Amino acid sequence: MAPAPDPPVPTSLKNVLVKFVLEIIKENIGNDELYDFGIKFFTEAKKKRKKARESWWLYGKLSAVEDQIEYDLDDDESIPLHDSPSSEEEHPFPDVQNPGALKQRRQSVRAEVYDPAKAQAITVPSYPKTNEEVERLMRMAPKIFVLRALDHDALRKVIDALKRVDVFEKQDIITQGDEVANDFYIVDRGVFEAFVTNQSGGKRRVQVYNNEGAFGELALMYNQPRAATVTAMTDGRLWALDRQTFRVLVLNTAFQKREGYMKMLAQVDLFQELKNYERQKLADALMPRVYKKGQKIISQGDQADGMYFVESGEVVLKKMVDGETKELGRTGPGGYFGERALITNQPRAATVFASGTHYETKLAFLDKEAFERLLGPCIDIMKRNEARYQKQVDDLFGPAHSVHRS
Ligand code: 1OR
Repeated sequence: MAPAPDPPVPTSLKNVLVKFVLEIIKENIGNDELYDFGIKFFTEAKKKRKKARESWWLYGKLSAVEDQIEYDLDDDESIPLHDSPSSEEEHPFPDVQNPGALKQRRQSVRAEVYDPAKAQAITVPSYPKTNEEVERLMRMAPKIFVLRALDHDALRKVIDALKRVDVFEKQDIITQGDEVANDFYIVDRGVFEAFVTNQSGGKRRVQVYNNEGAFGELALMYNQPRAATVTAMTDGRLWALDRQTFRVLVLNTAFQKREGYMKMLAQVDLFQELKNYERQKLADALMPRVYKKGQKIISQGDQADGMYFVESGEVVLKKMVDGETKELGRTGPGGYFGERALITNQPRAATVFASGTHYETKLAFLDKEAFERLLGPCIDIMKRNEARYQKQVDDLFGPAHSVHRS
């Protein structure tokens, strides 16, 4: 008799269990805390997996557009286009899982090549808005991934170009398979659901937008039919951005941003270890922040929500101990700060101001979640800096002052 086949074991089980055991050891978890810790660990792991899948989805999309605008990568590696989404779910774009079909689509997409001269020539529409509407849209923008690359001025232009659309319960905003795709939508209020119907007619809900988020970017990025049907589940309000403005202002800026940050990251010693595609992911995750001379960037004692890279200008780091403030140092282009609190899980150990001769200091901000997801390979190098930092504080304030004192 043939031996019974091994029962199927999920491929990621080993990885997950090893991580779980390592965390238990690292955090010194005892018997009594084991189950509570397990719940916390797996809840966190589930959230991270969801985030990683979403970002995979976006990187896939960005990479496809990359070809379209003939973005020039200076290395042979680029963000993988058909990296498996580590999901057992069926994907609505068969071509993403089938490189052959993908190639076909990429060729057809190439037909509409991005032309910077044409981009300059377009007139961006402008729809009047109240101050309150502009402020609300400004606050919503950082949560919308495709808008994250925009600096203040570009975002202002995009907001001007948004057209208000009031919608009703049960209204289909987008229909799967539509060849004509005119708009990208930002949700102002209302609940919207995206459904994908497969070839055998099965309809599946794939996304819910509950009074926030945005949809309809895919067809505009890929030049492909709409990939899902999006229906209003309640009355609501959307802001629509026309195709041309989306492509010229939003996509073009996303790629210019990537190109600019790739150049900046190439100057950062810390990232010499990273592969080119890892650096690209990092460039996509960075967000521009501009500070006027003298403006405070982070405050000693605050909780950390991310780290910063200096693109241009200069920052000065100051530390206060027992009422006495001393300068720890200055950092210019290619430098970074704010990583220490993320690595050590401590409050900010110093206050940082924009300084130098420049009127403005340009920084790139990396939030905590992206830091943890993307900078794993660099953490050891950062830890070495931690020792150097401790020595500097000892020299300035005397050895009694630990860096962990905020
Ligand atoms: P669009 O221009 O193709 C339909 O118009 C929109 O639905 C689409 O852009 C996205 O903005 C939105 N698969 C396809 N489209 C989706 C999905 C989706 N989610 C939202 N839309 N999936 C969920 C991905 C997290 C399917 C994954 C298996």
